[in-house]
Amino acid sequence: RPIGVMDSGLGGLSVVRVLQKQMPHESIIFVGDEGHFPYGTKTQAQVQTLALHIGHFLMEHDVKMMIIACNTATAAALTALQKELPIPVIGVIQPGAKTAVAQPRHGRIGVIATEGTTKTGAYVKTIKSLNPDVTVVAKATQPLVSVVEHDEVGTPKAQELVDQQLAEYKDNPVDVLVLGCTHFPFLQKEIKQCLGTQVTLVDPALETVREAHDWLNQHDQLNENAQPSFKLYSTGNVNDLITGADKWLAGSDYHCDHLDLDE
Ligand code: DGN
Repeated sequence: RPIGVMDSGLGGLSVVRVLQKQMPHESIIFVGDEGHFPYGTKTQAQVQTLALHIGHFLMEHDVKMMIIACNTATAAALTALQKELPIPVIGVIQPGAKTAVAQPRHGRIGVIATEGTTKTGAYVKTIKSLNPDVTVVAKATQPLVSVVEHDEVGTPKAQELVDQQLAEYKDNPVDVLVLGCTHFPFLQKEIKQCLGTQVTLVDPALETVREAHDWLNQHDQLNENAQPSFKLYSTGNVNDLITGADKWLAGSDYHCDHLDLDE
């Protein structure tokens, strides 16, 4: 049985690439809800409805686990999906927060995310629950999402926008910066260029996939030598998802189809 993964767009591929590396024999069904992109500016209720639709679609495809490869949808819908689906559902916020406080120097933790995620305060709450003594500086950097979604990574425009959006972390440095939107790991080069190497960047995907691996392993559901299949669905423009997959998942073999998601 495959693992189901969802995002509002290409960002989820930053989780898929880690998944493919750490669990190379697992089949994956990925839904990029590009027809409803971006999630970051929608209400919590809207995002929750969309995430539940995708959860049910994935269940129809007999997935054994669902990974919400989207911070905005994790903040809005993790609890609802966990209640609704009869399989384990894993989000990215708890793993991201856990990784941040596990860094040797983490007195000041920055979190960049979408407007939606930032508004919920989910990262601040989760980080503080793990270590009440840290200072968390959260900032919504919604414009960076589109740079990735519109294939502008590596352009001068991308660097300019990163420099502008992260200016306050340049003026008031943090020890750790959580990439609290799954689109952002694709901008790591630009972010390092802006903030220098003193800041530890946290990509929540690593710990998320480790937790998924551990659960499957403990429940005897890990595939260790099967030939994996990889299926991508876009609710928007299939060609955009193909461009993203070819760019970010170089070398992986996949089928990509359009998906009509009822509202
Ligand atoms: N990639 C998503 C996240 O991690 O929050 C959402 C981005 C968006 O606004 N579409």
